[in-house]
Amino acid sequence: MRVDVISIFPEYFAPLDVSLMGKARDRGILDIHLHQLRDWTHDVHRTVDDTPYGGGPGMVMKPEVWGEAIDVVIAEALAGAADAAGPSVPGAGEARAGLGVPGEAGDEAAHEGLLLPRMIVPTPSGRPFTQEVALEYAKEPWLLFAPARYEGIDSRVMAEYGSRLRVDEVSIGDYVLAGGEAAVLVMVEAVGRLLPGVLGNAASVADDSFAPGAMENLLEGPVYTKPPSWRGHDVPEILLSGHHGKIARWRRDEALRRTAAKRPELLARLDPEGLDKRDRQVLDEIRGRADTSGG
Ligand code: JD8
Repeated sequence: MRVDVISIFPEYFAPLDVSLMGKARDRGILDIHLHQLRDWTHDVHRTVDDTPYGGGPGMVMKPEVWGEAIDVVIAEALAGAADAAGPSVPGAGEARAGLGVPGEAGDEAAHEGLLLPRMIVPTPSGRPFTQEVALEYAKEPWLLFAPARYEGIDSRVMAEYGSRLRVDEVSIGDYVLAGGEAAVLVMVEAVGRLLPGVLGNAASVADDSFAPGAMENLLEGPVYTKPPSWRGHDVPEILLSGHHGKIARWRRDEALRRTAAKRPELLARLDPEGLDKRDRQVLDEIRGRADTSGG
């Protein structure tokens, strides 16, 4: 996957060199390109903001700077992908309609067949970013993030690119950040770990809370490692028993109990078809009911 990020703080994304995302980049699974928005200004002060029409507090990011930046980033990426595909390819240098032209052997950064990116603009007024959205983005070959500062980007930028590519205004949660960069870090990590080959263990994605599957809408239960007793706190005996079936059942009980305690609203989202008799018994116990016979 290719990821472009245009920001006045490209240095904010240094954490993407580290750990799982750093490895994904080293392996060529995640190809991140950072761009300084101010490189597309034309004045000596490299101005990216101006006063809001209609008055009000703060400043708004200028549309011309964002427009030039987005146009050039897309054009250069397409030119690069065409170069990587080789000069013999008909239509190289244009936006080819996803023909899947093979790149040079071993060239992981070729991104053959790039058409146009999906553009993601973090904003507190956006569509909620969920695991479902992360899974959707993980299928895309190319994402372009446009994190703003100040009061946000002149709305005509989203209108313009909304008619040229898919633009999502997205929020990572109901709290107020100072800008979109932290939201981009969150989204790149959530999407990046879902890319094929990034996690060694395929089970870890299937077992995620919120991901489709048995753990959908359930919080993870507690985890333990050695020693079996630490400062008077013992690891639950069942986990030391070696009874894999009983351990799986205990873990699911704990997940149900923890979800009820910390995120009771998630219980309403549980698929009744995905609940077995024991699940219903645990939920009944949580609700303080004695009856465990009925549905
Ligand atoms: C982008 C500027 C700050 C936004 C005045 C102070 C996402 N879940 C989220 N919370 N906050 C953001 C977010 C905040 C941003 C920008 C994302 C750009 N700000 C502004 C408008 C009102 N504040 C976010 N995703």
